[in-house]
Amino acid sequence: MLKALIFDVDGTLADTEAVHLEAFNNAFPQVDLDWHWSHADYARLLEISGGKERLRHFWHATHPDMTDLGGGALDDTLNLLHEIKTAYYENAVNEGRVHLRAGVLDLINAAHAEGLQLAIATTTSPVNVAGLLRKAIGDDWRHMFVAVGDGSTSPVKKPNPQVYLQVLSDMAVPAAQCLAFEDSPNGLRAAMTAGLQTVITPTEFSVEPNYEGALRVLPDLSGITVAQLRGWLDGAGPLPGAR
Ligand code: XBP
Ligand code: MG
Repeated sequence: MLKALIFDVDGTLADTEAVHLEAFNNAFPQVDLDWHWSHADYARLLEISGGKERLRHFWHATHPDMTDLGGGALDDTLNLLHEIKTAYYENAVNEGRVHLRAGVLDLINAAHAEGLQLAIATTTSPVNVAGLLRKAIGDDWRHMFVAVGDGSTSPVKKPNPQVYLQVLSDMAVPAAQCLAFEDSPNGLRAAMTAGLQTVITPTEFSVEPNYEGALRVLPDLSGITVAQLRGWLDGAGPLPGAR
């Protein structure tokens, strides 16, 4: 029996990664780094969830001997870089440059009208979630969601299931009665490890993705109804180990 829908943000609610990439590339020169990530570089780097974790991974992979920058410790530089990147991204969202993907708002509204619980489970920063949903749903967007898990509430990033376990616990609904919506293999692994059947909508950044175990892989959510979701979940049954 379907009781709740849990949505990932980046790639799933909205095609955000091109704007995240632009934000990273704009931040680099501001801390005197001559880095530039191409679309192909970034698609590979998305294997590392979380912007700060992605920066740290790149730094270690490409500059293993570099421990500081202009006298600033590595952590300080990464924090500053990520702050600048987040401000740039937030500004782009506020300017209306990021939109919900096809079918997302219709499904959210339909599920809410039918009394399903809604939740967010993302690795991104809370300001990014608020900016996107305020623009798309309105100032009272938070009332639509029973639980919001993000990079601040669940710091261990996907594929670790921490953020999904957090929102399941906040909603007090068993995983077997929920569906997750994801775009990435890391997100799918996180959701499945938390016992969630998962619907995947890939993006242009999904490179040779492995979606084994997904309930459905769809181009997007347009035309998808709550009745269809119920049918898919009832037909598949709970994942092994789901509570
Ligand atoms: C995707 C991510 C995010 C964004 C960058 O998150 O990995 O890190 O790329 O956001 P999800 P931050 O799909 O789980 O929403 O820089 O704020 O981490
Ligand atoms: Mg995602």
